[in-house]
Amino acid sequence: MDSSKPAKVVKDVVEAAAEKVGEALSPDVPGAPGSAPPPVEEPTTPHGPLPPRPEQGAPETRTPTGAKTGAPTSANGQQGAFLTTSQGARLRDTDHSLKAGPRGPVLLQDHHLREKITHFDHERIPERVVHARGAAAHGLFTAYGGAEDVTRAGFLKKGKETPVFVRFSTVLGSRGSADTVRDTRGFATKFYTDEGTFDLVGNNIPVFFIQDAIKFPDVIHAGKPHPDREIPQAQSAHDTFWDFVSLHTEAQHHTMWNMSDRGIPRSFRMMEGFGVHTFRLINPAGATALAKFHWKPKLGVHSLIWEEAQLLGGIDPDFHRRDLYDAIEAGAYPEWELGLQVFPDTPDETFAGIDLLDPTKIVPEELAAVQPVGRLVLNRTPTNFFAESEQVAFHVGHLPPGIDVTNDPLLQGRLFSYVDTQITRLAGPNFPQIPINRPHAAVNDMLRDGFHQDAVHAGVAPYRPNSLDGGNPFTAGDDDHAFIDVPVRVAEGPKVRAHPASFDDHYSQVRLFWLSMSPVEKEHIVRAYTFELGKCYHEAIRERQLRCLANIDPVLCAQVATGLGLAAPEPTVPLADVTPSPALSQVGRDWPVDGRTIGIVVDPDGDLDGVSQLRGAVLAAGMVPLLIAPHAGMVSGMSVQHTFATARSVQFDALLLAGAPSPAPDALPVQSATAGTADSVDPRVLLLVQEAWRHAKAIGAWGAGVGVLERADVAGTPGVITGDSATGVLTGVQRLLTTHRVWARFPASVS
Ligand code: HDE
Repeated sequence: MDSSKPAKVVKDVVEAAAEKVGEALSPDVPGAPGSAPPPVEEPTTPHGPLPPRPEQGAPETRTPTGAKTGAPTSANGQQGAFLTTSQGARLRDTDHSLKAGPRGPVLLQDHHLREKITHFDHERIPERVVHARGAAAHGLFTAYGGAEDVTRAGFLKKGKETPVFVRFSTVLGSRGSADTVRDTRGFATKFYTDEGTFDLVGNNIPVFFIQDAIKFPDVIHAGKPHPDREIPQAQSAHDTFWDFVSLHTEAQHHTMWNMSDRGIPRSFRMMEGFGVHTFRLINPAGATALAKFHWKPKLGVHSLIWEEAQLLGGIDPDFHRRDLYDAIEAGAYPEWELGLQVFPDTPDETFAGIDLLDPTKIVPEELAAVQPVGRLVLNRTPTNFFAESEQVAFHVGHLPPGIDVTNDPLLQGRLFSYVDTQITRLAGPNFPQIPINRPHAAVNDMLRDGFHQDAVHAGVAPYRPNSLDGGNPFTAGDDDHAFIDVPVRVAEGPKVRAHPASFDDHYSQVRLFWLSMSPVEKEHIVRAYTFELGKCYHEAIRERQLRCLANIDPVLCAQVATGLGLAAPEPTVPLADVTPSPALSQVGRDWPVDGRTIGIVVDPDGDLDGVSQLRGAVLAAGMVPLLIAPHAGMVSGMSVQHTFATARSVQFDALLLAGAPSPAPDALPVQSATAGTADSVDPRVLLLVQEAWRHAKAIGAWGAGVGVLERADVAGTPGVITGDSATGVLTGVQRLLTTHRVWARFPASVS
């Protein structure tokens, strides 16, 4: 169509396409890209951009100074039906450079070619120096009330709703690394409050490797790939990491959490979050309290098995971000409660003998309960990854009135680092004006100019005092929601590079954590240390770390030493006498199963009615049914999500067998010793079952599927359910899923 074609035709085409958005992308099953199913033939009729997908959200349209514009959130995206230059001139051709004749050469005057290539050349920005790999979502925070006694922060007043943007991340890996590596996860929340943005930049682990920010480059340099060969990527299983943590023993507590199942979460949706530091709160009457922030996931805290994590690194390196986006698309909105541990603001800033300024220490929940103050629901995926997840800029100094910092030396250093890093990463000081970073509170600063200035500031007097702009802007008082720097007493003392004596205890809480674990969790910790230290080349480093483990627990130390073929050393400090904290264990409770993925192995010659009923029952239970069939496409009117060639058990929380499919044409005969016999089953189905069993997952079968369990040698073992009907089997499997795994399948050897 040429540019003279009536606008109405273009509009009709857009509207027709818009009607298809969300429709039949792949019914009930999340993940298909695009916002309408594509035709096989290349479209040739011009029409405007398709609307975003229904589950996508975007930053609210605000001016650079925080005012609502009322424009649709898609306003920043593509416009119109025709390809244009960056200046809006319509283009006839974008596939051929402008040449002197069809065989060239290319002419320097081709400004379209130059614009296209030049922009492409500059598409990349520096990745975050830490937390480079992450994924984010939009959501809403609703306050329960109850926090008003301790803080005047308006977003915590009962019933108040605040839009949020949350970014989850790993710490060590590059942007393109795998999601399921063993690492700490970032859990950074931007609350767009009416009183200014509040960034709660936390982790899924409540303690940190270091007590003073000045050590941050050291721990990160040690954890990052070796500077000579740049290996290994995104992992701590290497000499420099263990060299550092075994010498710098305040890192032992965080290291133990990383070696525990917390280091390999099943899902972002199944992680706790922690502000780590102690913050100072101030209430409307001016009274202060100390507090720690906690996020409690509705689905409970759950983890991968180490082997699953490794397989996923190859099979689905995007496992966590896919899980986050798919859950939102499927309507299984991830949910957390925000909780506060509140402590009296005493001059020594301790609670129950624990130094609240030491970020290597927790306060066990049994000593100070976590009081829920609100609920976070993530309900929209980003529309554009770069614009939102990549350009979001957090800063621990983004605080609303009512929340202030403490003298935790780690937090103090962070107050410097976050703005500093954005200036390089986002090319200048105006990163708060990038759409995802725009506050929802009115901005009336006197910061001017600089790279990428988006605001057109009026006025002539960006200084104070002034009379030319009528004295604007004025400073605010308490009644005007001014931020409060709590006037705490600053201790008088010599200028020193030193830490308080209370920071010297590096082992008692590591022991507390270890002793709080269930046997199976302890076993995983032993295996993790043994694996990581086993990957170190230098025995001296292994020996040195064993000395640290000896100061934590003799059983732990002996088990790891055995795996390393070394002698277990004696402790060099007395073992701490600690009371375990049951709240630290992930095992032993029941949790909702929303958004869990159920792999259903389908035999096109098997019980397809049963499969159809089962799909309905899985969806009705808020879970996601994923059909695994010999071939892609449809089986009996149901769409297939995985084939035997693409599926691995690690992609599912539970496996159901709706038949005993014989080897598909693409099965390699060498994979099965019984290939060709009358009762042979596709070898990849047997692998699925055996792997799911090894990872302690619930397995169910009915009808001919039961025979597969027998062939795989798992029939009659714990967590393997058989029955007459598909839905009956599902009920049993669903019950098992509430405890995440079938722990009874592998009685732990460490106690
Ligand atoms: Fe960070 N950290 N950090 N950190 N951090 C960054 O900021 C830093 C620390 C955390 O999704 C950087 O924008 C220092 C503790 C998260 O965008 C950087 C110190 C905790 C994220 C930085 C710490 C965190 C970051 C890199 C020692 C948990 C990702 C890019 C004093 C409470 C946020 C950026 C996102 C990111 C510095 C320690 C959490 C360089 C100097 C403790 C979740 O500014």
